[in-house]
Amino acid sequence: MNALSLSSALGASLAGNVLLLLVVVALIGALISTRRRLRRRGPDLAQIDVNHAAARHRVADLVDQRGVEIALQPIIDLATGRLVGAEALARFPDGRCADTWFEEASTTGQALDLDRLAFTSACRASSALPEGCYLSVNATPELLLSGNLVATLVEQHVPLHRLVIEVTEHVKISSYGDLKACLLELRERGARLAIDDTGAGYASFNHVLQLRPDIIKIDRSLIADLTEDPARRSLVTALVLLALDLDATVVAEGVETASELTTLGALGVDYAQGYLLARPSTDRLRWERWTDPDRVWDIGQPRVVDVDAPSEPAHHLV
Ligand code: G
Ligand code: MN
Repeated sequence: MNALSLSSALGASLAGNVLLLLVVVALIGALISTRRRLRRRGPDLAQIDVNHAAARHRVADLVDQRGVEIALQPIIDLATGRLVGAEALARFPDGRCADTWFEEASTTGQALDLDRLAFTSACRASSALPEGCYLSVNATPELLLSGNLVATLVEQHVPLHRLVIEVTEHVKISSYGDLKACLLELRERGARLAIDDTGAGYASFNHVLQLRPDIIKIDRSLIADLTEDPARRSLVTALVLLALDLDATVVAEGVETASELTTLGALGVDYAQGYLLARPSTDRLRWERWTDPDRVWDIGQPRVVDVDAPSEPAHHLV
């Protein structure tokens, strides 16, 4: 996207409107997010073991012995249809979802242990990606603040220049000073910062304003129904404009339909990730197919296509 021409075309008077839109984004996002969490957490909460001793033992066993599996999910450039990176997601052995494990671990005081296990396991997946692609890993502010991350990453030979750290909003941060300092150390060594789930609550906007990320990841709650809903399109546009000001890249997460993808491209969103393009997978053979340098994803809009690349079907629910 041409930042200069877009900025000048829009003019300074738009800044006020953009600000207003962002406030609306925050309000609607918080509402959607609360409803979504209530819906999502209901059955998950029922799966949390009320026997703390058993739960504590299970998390300790995971951390000390079994470890977690890592699934990758591709992130695709909407201008070229090429792979630009992948998010690494922890997958747990008993089939319960990650949220349930993390909530259970927080009831037994082991949240940080589990955070650290998931983070370090995710970072190891960087070796599965080619040099030009980045690996995106989730990190809670608590983990970032717990110290020693740089040392751990250096020890594990994680290429920091290809690492994107996704910060999300599990708890409200009262003071950003320490978090900024921890992130600065990582960023000075080449790691980039993404704010995850942007638009899903008040805190994500505070994160964006305070931490000035390199990447803004738009929450799925703003992507679903995007094509039919002009208000959601305005909100996405507001985030694209905000990213222009911050010199950040915009990634849409949770893209499930071709029309969402086309709309996102038309709105100036840079990259996309979601079931439409590929579901997260732990299968290394799939990772190899995804990282084939000739592979071009069908993103359903004009793009630069490598004429020698094999054509791909429209949907990639692999
Ligand atoms: O908050 P975060 O972006 O880290 O969440 C990633 C989660 O979203 C993963 O558990 C992943 O399986 C899920 N996910 C990935 N793509 C999609 C999608 O297209 N739709 C939905 N509903 N969930 C998705
Ligand atoms: Mn994420």
